[in-house]
Amino acid sequence: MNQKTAFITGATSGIGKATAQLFAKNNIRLILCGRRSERLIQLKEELSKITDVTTLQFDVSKKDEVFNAIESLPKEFQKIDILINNAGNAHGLSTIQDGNLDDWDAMLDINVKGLLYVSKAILPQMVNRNNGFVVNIGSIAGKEVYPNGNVYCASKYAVNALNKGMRIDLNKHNIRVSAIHPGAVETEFSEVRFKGDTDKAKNVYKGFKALQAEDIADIIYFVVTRPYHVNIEDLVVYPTAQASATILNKE
Ligand code: NDP
Ligand code: 8X3
Repeated sequence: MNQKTAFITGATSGIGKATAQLFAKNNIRLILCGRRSERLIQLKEELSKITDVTTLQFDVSKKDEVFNAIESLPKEFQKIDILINNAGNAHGLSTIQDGNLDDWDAMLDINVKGLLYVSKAILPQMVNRNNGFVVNIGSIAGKEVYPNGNVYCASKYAVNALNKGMRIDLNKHNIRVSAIHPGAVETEFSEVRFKGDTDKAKNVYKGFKALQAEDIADIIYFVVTRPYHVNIEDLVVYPTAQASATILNKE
């Protein structure tokens, strides 16, 4: 079988890590990315037992780091078949008038510009080969604005727009582009949003069964393994207990 190579951003935690683990079990070669090098080393050690793995440590929001890292890939990992644009987080949860400028910069620089830089570094080779797959991890925050979500929502609305823009512009190059928009997934996401306040973070997932990172990984794997003529545009995925960004059936 023609073995595929996947490039996963945000592979050190949550959805990205679960996707890396599932892809490895299914014999997909992996380029794992993130800022926390100890976690990259650990994951490489775990997954190298079952597939070929290399790691790249860089910050997606730093243009030079992105391009230098991707240019530094060993020859055998340079052909990338699947790009999973997953790295991202919410920083803070507050009204627009109380918003923190550093949080705004982080969300726009990482969730939007970071996704663009990584895509810009990888898409040309897919265009040249007339083949490739991009999965963008959006959010229900990119479908619905909720109280205090303002800038995080704006960043995910941008991901939604870029997903559509990519599909249109890459259409004549046979490149498939899909977005997955999860509701509440129990990862380190809320710890980052609440700046390490674990009690506040845990409370987000209390009283209902949240999605797990593995649930989203399953869906990503399903999307990228459809027959060549099938492109899933857009999937919105909630936990059963969630009906919208603000309607949660908590115990
Ligand atoms: P986690 O916090 O568990 O994982 C976030 C990942 O992104 C980490 O691997 C982190 O790696 C990486 N990352 C963050 N900032 C940067 C950066 N500047 N440069 C490089 N990598 C970065 O959260 P999730 O797994 O939940 O989040 C993954 C994606 O899913 C995000 O885009 C998020 O917005 C989206 N999402 C999450 C939902 C949820 O409820 N959890 C719901 C909807 C969407 P490191 O720190 O090592 O750099
Ligand atoms: C993460 C889900 O509802 O916190 O994107 O925005 S939410």
